[in-house]
Amino acid sequence: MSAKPKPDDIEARRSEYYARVGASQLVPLWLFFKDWFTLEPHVSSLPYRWSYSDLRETILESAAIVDPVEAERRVLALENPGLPGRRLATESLYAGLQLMMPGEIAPCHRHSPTALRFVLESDGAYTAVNGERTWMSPGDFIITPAWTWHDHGHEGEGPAVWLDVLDVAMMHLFNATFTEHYPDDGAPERTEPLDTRYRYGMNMLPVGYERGQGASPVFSYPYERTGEVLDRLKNTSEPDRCHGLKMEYVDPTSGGPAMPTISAFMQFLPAGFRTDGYRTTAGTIYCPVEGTGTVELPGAETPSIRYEPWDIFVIPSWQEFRIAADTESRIFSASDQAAQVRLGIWREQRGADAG
Ligand code: 1HN
Repeated sequence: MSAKPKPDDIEARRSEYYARVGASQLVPLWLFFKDWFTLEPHVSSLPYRWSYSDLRETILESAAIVDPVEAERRVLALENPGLPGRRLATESLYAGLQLMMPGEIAPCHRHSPTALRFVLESDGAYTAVNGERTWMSPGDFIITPAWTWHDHGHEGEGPAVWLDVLDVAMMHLFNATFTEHYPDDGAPERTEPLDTRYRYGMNMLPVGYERGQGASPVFSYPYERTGEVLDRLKNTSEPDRCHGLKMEYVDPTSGGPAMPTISAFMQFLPAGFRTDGYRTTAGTIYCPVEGTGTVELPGAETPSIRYEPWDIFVIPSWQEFRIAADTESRIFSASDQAAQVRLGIWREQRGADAG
C-alpha cells in the first residue's frame, strides 16, 4: 500500500491529472457540481423596466432608418442588462418592440419559434396568420403559432407599435430553429376574417375536430373582450392576494395555455391594492395597459420599479415581488410557465416569506 500523499503532492497530482483529462475532452464533475446544482436557481437576468414614454420617440425614429421589407421586421429588441449580448429579455424569452408605419408591409414568413404580439398602439395595422387577417388595436393579444405563415401590414393612420415575445431561446437551446420565406415574396391567399374565431372560439367545434398538443387555433384575443371580462368580474370576485383578479389566455379547444411554451395573462388590481409576496420560476415580461404603481423587489439590487401604461418590465425567475397599484391597473404578462409546466419543473411560492 502506498503512503498517503502529502498535501503538496496531491495538489500537484490533481493539476497534472486535470490537464491530462482535459486534453481528452473530460472534465471532473467534482469541480463544477456545486456551481451547477445550487439549492435555488442562480439567475443572471435582472429586474428591469423600459419606459415607453421615454423610448417612444426613439422607436419612431427607426422608421427613417430602415423599412420593414429590408429589415424583415423593424424591431428594437429589449435586452436584459443581466444578459449582455444575448438579445433576450429573460433567459428563455426574446422580447422586442416592432414598428409599422401606414402603407408598410412586413413580408410573409414562418419559423419554428412561437410568437405573441401585444399591441401598444395601432389604428389600422393587421397581422395575418395563414392568410387570415386580424386588425390590431391597443391591448389586443395575438399569437402566431410555430410554423404558421404570418405577415403584417398597416392600412390605417399613425405609427403602429407592438410588443413581440418569442420562445427563440428555447428553440436555440434545442437546435430546432427553422425559418422559411413565403415563395416569390407572396403570402397565402386571404381567408375570411374571423374564420378561426367562429370555427373554434364560440363554444362549438367542427365535428371530428381533433385537439392537438400545439397552440390555440383561435389566434386573436381582442382587448375589447378581455377588458369586458375584467369589468364584469372585478366587482363580484375576491381578488387573489398574490395576483388580484388574474385571467389566463387559453386555447378554447383544450382549456390549456394558448401556446405550448409561453403562458399569457391579463390581471386587474384595484386602486390601492398591494399584492402579497410572490415568486415563480417563470421569468415574466409585463406590460401594463392601464394604471400606475410600484413593483417592490425585496433583495434585488434595484429595490423597486415604477410602472405606467405601456411600460415593459421584467421580473426574473425566483425574484420575490409585490405589485402596489396606485390607481386601478390592468397588466398584461407573458412567461415561460407553459413550457415549465409541461416539463414538470414549474414552481411558485406564495406569501410574504417568499424571499
Ligand atoms: C418575427 O418573425 C417577428 O413576425 C417579430 O413579426 C420578431 C424576432 C425574432 C425572430 C423572428 C414577426 C421576431 C421574429
